[in-house]
Amino acid sequence: MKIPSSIWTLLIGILLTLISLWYGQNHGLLPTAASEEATLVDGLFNTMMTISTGIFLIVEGVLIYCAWKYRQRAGDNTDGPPIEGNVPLEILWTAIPAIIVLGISVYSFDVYTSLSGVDIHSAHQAPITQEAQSMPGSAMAATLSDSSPGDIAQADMLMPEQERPPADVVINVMGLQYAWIFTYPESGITTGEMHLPIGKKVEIKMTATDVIHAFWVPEFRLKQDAIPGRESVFRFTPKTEGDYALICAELCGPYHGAMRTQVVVETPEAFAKWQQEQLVASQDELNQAVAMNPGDISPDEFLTPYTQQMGVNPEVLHQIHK
Ligand SMILES: [Cu+2]
Repeated sequence: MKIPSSIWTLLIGILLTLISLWYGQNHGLLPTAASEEATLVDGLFNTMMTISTGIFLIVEGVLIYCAWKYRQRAGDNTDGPPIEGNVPLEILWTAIPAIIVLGISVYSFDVYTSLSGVDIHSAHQAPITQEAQSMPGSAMAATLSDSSPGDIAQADMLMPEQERPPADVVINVMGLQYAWIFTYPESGITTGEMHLPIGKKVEIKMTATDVIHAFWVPEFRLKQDAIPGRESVFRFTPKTEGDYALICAELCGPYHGAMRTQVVVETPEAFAKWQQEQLVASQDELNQAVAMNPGDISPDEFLTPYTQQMGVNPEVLHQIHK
């Protein structure tokens, strides 16, 4: 029994769809998804992967099939029939990619707006600060903004501050050649390594001191520019415990490649403990600084507590000092 070609086409179509759908979910190309928002980006990526797998298999399949089917046979030196153009076919192969591209763009736009409550309409009005006018890099930043100068620096990508619910953790991020500095305004901690509690909404308020840098944590599927004189605000919720690399993703100078640090996602308890340790450490530093600058106490008074430890008679010390 000869199977008609339409049945073959249908069977091959079903097989290609199944393979594409499977591969779109099992390509294993993405790193761990460590934030809740990562799921959105991965959904988009997997959809594109499914479509591209299907297109790849169709194109390569037809190519290999035709090369084999219409190969030159021994002793046959004739040419094939001359075919010029096929309007319905051309309309079809223009329409299909157009629909696919349109669909992906609508989907990606939807993901973009869902990420950290981005408000596309206000993004154009991101103002720059007055002090920023005199900063290095302000010329670059100014071209990005069409608002009048002198406005108060405000959330760049988000809806206005008063309209969004408060985040659980706010972190001020400063990018500079060639490091990241994180300040936790609630506790006053300043550090070079970012610690985040699992499951808490994190709000990043970011700027740069010199040139444009970019905050990139592949596991969070987040990449955002840090621009001198402007505040970029974005939000995410870390969901998977682990150490991740924060990488500068904007060529910012000769040591750009070394501009990376660690992001530690930990349990809220571990996060609280880390905060305590940071506070104690900075308190110790402060105490030392005070001790090094005794101010209005005399050197004798300052040194006396140490004399016992050193086995020196305070009287002797007094003599030496004189
Ligand atoms: Cu950089």
